[in-house]
Amino acid sequence: DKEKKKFYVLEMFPYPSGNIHMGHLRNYTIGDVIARFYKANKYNVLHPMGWDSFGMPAENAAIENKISPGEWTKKNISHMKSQLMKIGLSLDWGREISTCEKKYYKHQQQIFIDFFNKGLVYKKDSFVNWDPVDKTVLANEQVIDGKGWRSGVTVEKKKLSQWFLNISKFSNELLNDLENLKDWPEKVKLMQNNWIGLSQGAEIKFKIVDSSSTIDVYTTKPETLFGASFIALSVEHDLAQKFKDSEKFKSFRENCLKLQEKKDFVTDKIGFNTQLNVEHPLIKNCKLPIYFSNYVLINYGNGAIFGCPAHDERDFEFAKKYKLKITSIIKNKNKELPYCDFKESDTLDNSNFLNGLKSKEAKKTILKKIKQDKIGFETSKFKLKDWGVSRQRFWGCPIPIIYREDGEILTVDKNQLPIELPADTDFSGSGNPLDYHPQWKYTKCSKSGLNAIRETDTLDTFFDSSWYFLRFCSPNSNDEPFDEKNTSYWMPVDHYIGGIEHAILHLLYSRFFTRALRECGYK
Ligand code: ANZ
Repeated sequence: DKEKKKFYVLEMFPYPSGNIHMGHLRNYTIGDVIARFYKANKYNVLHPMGWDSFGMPAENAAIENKISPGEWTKKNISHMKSQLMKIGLSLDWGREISTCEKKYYKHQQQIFIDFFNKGLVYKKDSFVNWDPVDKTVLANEQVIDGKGWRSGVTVEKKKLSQWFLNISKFSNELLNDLENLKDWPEKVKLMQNNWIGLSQGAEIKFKIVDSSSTIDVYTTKPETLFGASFIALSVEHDLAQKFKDSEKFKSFRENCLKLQEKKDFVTDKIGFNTQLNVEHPLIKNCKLPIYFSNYVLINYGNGAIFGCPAHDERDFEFAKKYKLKITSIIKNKNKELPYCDFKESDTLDNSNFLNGLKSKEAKKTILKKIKQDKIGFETSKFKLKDWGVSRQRFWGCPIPIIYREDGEILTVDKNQLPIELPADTDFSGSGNPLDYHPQWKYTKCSKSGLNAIRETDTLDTFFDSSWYFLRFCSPNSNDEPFDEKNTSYWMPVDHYIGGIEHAILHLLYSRFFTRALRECGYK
């Protein structure tokens, strides 16, 4: 079958840092061997190479050596290309692409606009991971053990208005489709599985005493409800609005955010007593105090929990510190242990109609009860969050958005693409040079003639590397990012070679892109 006799072997493309090093050589030799093997077996082989050429080092070089990022990058590419050629790798240089060239990023800007029109990219205010060395925002995937993936320094929390890709829209699909990736390494699939992080649980409403409002908590152990002794909220929970003028709360909040940055909230838990209470939804006349605490995170579940100190270590430490009630709900519990995990084999106690049931049964029973009483429902949550793609940097793909003076946020017209970076840029100031360039950001709306300002944030370079494998199939396509005839012939990539450090980052983002592009009508 002639159709089947194709083989697409792809290596993760390099950042043009200056020199080919042994890591590149090792990686690219593998691809070379595979490509030659399939060629020798009469396959039609695609083995391309390109450059992931936007990004910070070029900008830092510009600041240090007074050379433009574009020139610096071009010089590096030409040197590294000559090195790769000397090695004699069987690469198809006729398909070379470079993400910082306008003939690449013009299409990327079109893709951004398509995503925008489909609601797959949106802007919101949020606390972001701020890398104080690189002076930019990082996505969750780019924070490793609390540190920036590139700089290695501890990231801080900062509130900014940012562009986000709606990756969580595809949580279910991204998780379920892992099953279809038969040839992917198990390890990579497991890492993606954990990152997407499906958890099964319930949302339960707690009515605030003397108020019509409720607090909706997320729990994976609804059967422990009779052991609840307090409510804990993230300082970013809506209820914090009530305390926005309290100096005491404000300093507590600062403290929490600082502790969350440092990641040592596991040992050091702090609480702010709101003096408010909720009613226990199943125990008459039982009130539980509401606290804010640093160990409840805003970006998981509802940012609100009920604390069950006898069976959750974090809740236990908190309850001990603030002298809250600790009620065991496990029968024959070893009295020596202050708290213990709740296991499948445990039988419930101190839990009214759940008494005597094993945990699995108890869970079923309480889920039925909360549904009947309309105090909650069974639900699932994903850990995966939307991907923040705004970067406060110069050397990246400009985001094709304008802010009109009347407050409208609009995409740029297609016929104005590409929005290019200015050539005459001063790198001596601090912050984003696009922001303080004297003319670049000032423009007019082509429809209304009103004044407008361009978006000065640029795209995360992981955006660039989320679709390059499609571009390689038709690298010179001028009207479209890639053409259907060629992608349907060459895709999928038959063999992909790269480092395990991209198991979540790059490989999850590209899986999102193929789904988002499909949604926009690309084939
Ligand atoms: C009551 C309970 C009792 C819980 C118990 C655990 C043990 P996983 O399994 O990782 O998904 N939780 C929910 N939202 C949270 C947040 N935003 N920040 C911190 N903790 C949060 O974790 C789910 C459990 O973590 C939930 O179940 C909730 O505490 C807590 F014996 O509810 B549990």
